[in-house]
Order: sequence, then C-alpha cells, then structure tokens
Amino acid sequence: MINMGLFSNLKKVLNKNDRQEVETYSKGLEKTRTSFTSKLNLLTLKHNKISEEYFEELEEILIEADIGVNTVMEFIDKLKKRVKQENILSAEELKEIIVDEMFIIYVGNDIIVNKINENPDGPTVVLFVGVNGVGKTTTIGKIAYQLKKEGKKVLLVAGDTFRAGATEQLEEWAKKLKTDIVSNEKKDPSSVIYDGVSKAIEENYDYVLIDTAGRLQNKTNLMNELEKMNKVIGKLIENAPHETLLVIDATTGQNGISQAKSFQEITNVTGIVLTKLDGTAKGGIVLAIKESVGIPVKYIGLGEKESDLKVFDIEKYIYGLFQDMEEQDEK
Ligand SMILES: Nc1nc2c(ncn2[C@@H]2O[C@H](COP(=O)(O)OP(=O)(O)OP(=O)(O)O)[C@@H](O)[C@H]2O)c(=O)[nH]1
Ligand SMILES: [Mg+2]
Repeated sequence: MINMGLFSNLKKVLNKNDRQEVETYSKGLEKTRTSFTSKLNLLTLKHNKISEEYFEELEEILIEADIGVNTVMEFIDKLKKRVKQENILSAEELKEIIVDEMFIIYVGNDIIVNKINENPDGPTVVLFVGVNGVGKTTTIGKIAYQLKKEGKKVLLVAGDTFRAGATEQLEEWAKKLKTDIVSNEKKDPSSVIYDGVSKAIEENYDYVLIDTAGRLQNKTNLMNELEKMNKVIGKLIENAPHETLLVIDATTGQNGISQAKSFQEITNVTGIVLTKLDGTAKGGIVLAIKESVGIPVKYIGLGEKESDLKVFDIEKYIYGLFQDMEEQDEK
C-alpha cells in the first residue's frame, strides 16, 4: 500500500531498547502528536486524492506545529515536486513521504553529532546559557544525573550569582544527586567559575557543568559577561569550554528561534537543549531550529524529573511523533 520509506525502515531497525526509548519520546511529545499527527490523519481521510486544497490545509497544519513559515513553504514545494515526479495520487501514500521529507529537512547533508564534545585530556567543561526561566538549572541537574549514572565524576558550578535563590536551586540539585558543587553568591560569576574549573583540574573531575544567569539588563552586558567567563575558562583549560549549550523553551515557539539567533551573535553556541517539549503542541520547532539557526539540538527536555531528558535522536523523535500512523496502518 505505502511505498517503502523511512518510516517503514525505522520500524524494522529499531530494536527493543530503542522501542522503549521511543515510548519516552512518544509520551513526551504527546501534545504535538495528538494535535499534529491526528490533524494529518484527518487530512488524509478527508482528501483521498491530492489537490491544491490538500496542500493548503497541510501548510496550515505544519505552520501550526511551529515548523516555521519559510521551512514550510520549501517543504510544500518539495512535496509538490515529488508528487509530480513520482506520480503520487493518493493522500495516504503522501503521508509517508511527508515523514521522509521531515527527516531530510533535519538531517540534510550534515553529519548530525548529538554527543557532547568531550575533552580527552581532562575535565570537559560545558557552559549553559539562555534567557531566564527556560530550564538551564533543571537541565544541568538532569545531565548531571545521567553522567553520574555512567560513573562520571561531575562538578556543578553556580555561575548565576545575579538572581536571588539561583545558587540555592543548584545546591539543591547537588544535594539530591550527591554531586559536588562550587558556589559563592558573594562573588561575581567569573570568579566562581575560576574556582570551579580550578578545582575540577586539581581533583580530576570528568565534567564541569556551569550554570549562568538568564537575566541581564541588556545584550551588551550579557555579551561582556559571557566573554569574561569564556576567557577565564580558556585560560585554565585550552580550547574550553568544550561545549556551550543554549537552552530554549519549546513552548515559546518562534520566540525561541529569535533567542537562538541573538545568542549565536554574542557567543559560540555549539548545541541546543530544547526543554518543555512535553508542554507544547508545537514540537515542530525542532525542525525549524535546525533549518533556520543551523545548530544541532543535542538534548530535549520531556518533563521536570531528572530522568526526563533525552539525547536528541531525530529518528526516535520522528518515530515517536508518527507512532499513531503506524497503529492506523496496522488496523
Ligand atoms: N514540563 C517541563 N518543565 C521543565 C522542563 N525543563 C525545565 N522545566 C521547568 O521550568 C522551570 C524553570 O526551570 P529552571 O531550570 O529554573 O530555569 P532557568 O533557565 O535556570 O531559569 P533562571 O535561573 O531563572 O534563568 C522549572 O519549573 C522547571 O521544572 C521540561 O523539559 N519540561
Ligand atoms: Mg537557573
């Protein structure tokens, strides 16, 4: 019935462990899935044959999922071309091609690296940046939890000494996870970071996870502050930080994309953590980010607990998103 596309292939290659992971993705993406995938299914039921009207409605569904207007336009153009070239007539058949093409948007010609860039010669330093409330501190807690489970020696550094209570919040995570922490609310962020990275070198930590302030009066201040931090870190460990992760709240939609663009201008962002995907029907933002900012999404947040963070895997993401489609097919 359906031509052999990515979706059918995924179904075959995912092993049992993967399937369990997909379950987590699927649960976390429930809001996006129920709105986006079910709309797509309805559209397919409504239009047996592909028409201009079909494409117009599809365009609307994709925009509502926050894939981004430009990306959607290009996407629709590509679909139309394929429909013509491959002589596709039914909407059912096109559904699988839509999944294929979404994958292609994300992956393109790139080699996707979703692993943390590790330092082979000492502590790996990861700096977390992003506007206030997006989930930086929580993400640090979650990543520390994962690394500890892998048996790594992890040090947290409370580099947000601006907001009252920020240090305390990270200290709570440290206590909960039984992880060491360097903090001093009375010092400026760069001095705390200096102390933290120095300790990590002396005491052979594997990872240093640095929290930073989300709220600074303006962009220039933020830029200067980040520059200072980077300088301090780079002096202690050559080529560090090894990773600067920008945390974005998926529920803010296109606003998150603007944040990514601004941060990209002021510092060397190497990866994105997309949080709160569980709280939005706009999970298409994953595709929009890759397309319009060009920075890979390395982690996604699917809830508030320490275990609710996943290394981002586009295949599992797409499979999780379209799982209902499989169930429908099997009926
Ligand atoms: N549902 C959900 N909530 C999340 C996720 N990640 C973080 N949160 C929640 O978002 C809120 C803000 O998280 P924080 O980690 O304090 O955010 P922050 O970026 O450190 O904020 P500032 O320190 O004020 O800049 C908290 O209530 C978190 O529990 C996620 O993936 N899903
Ligand atoms: Mg914080």
